[in-house]
Amino acid sequence: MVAEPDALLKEALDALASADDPAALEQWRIAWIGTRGRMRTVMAQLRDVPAAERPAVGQRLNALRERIEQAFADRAGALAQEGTARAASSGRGRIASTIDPTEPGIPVGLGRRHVLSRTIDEIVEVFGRMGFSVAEGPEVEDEWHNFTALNIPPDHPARDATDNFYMGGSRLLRTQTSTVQIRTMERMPPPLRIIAVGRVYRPDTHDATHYSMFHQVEGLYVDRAVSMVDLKTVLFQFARAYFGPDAQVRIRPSFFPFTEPSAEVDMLMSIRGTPTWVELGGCGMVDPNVFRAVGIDPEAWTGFAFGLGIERIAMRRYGIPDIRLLFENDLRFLRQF
Ligand code: FA5
Repeated sequence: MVAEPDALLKEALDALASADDPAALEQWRIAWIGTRGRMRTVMAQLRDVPAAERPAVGQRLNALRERIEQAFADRAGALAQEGTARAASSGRGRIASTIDPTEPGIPVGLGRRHVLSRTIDEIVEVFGRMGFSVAEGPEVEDEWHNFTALNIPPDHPARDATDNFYMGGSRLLRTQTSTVQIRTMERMPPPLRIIAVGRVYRPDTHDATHYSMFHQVEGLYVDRAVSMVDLKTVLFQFARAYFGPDAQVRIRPSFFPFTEPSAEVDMLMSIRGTPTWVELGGCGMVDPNVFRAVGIDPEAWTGFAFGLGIERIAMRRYGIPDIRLLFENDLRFLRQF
């Protein structure tokens, strides 16, 4: 049996008349014309009406629903007007809400670029002035680009499972940006003058100068008759342009499978107040085996390469004593830059 429309209408209007603030009006709306309200239940009862009577009953119920919805709209309009009038009489002009435009604003904290991102931009800029363009490569690498093409033989300890983040198969997170040297030489013929900047990953124990994820900037210069003098010149020019005329850089003989001869680049920095030579990166002349792996004739071309740790550069530049500060996201630290 369908509810009696007149009785329903009266009940709805009585309840509506006693809703005298926005919260009560909303409660009424939910109870009567909301998606689970009384009117929805009443309309659903149409299903039980015999087919012959359904059109007539349906018309009456639709009229009832329209009447109730109209009553709601009228009541909502009346309440809004009352609110405006109340606000006006309390001296707040025509603004009916609780907003006080004279109150001081809440300061919005402005973000800034992370000190590492700024360092990367600055490095790209300095090398850009020396004619180096930016090359890119993936962080998930294969053994060919991370080791084999870089003249690192299959039994070399650098490939050890404890020194790398292997990801199954021959995939691993790259341990050095030297992978981008290979990718660039595979793609483009010499002469080449590029830098590659990005994240590298090693399972190193965290301490003041080591982290398991860090950034490197790789440089590669391939041309006719490039020499070690060109390499030293570029590194010293970078140090001076970036750290100022007093920059202290030290180059000492070392070994990397992909360069011959190889050297270590150190710079002087303060660690907990004590001046210390910190290893900034490695460099050397591109090994002929690397040229052969990428199909470049080592008799016709020579080149140099270097790879520097960007965290160490930022630490030197900004006097940051501990690499871990760069990754803790402590705003008291980050706001200083
Ligand atoms: C290399 O990664 C070579 N690919 C560099 C290179 C490129 C040599 C081209 C020759 C030619 P090495 O493992 O020394 O070399 O790392 C380079 C620099 O990365 C280090 O000197 C240091 O500044 C930084 N570095 C290395 N390990 C870490 C670490 N765990 N945390 C922070 N920085 C690191």
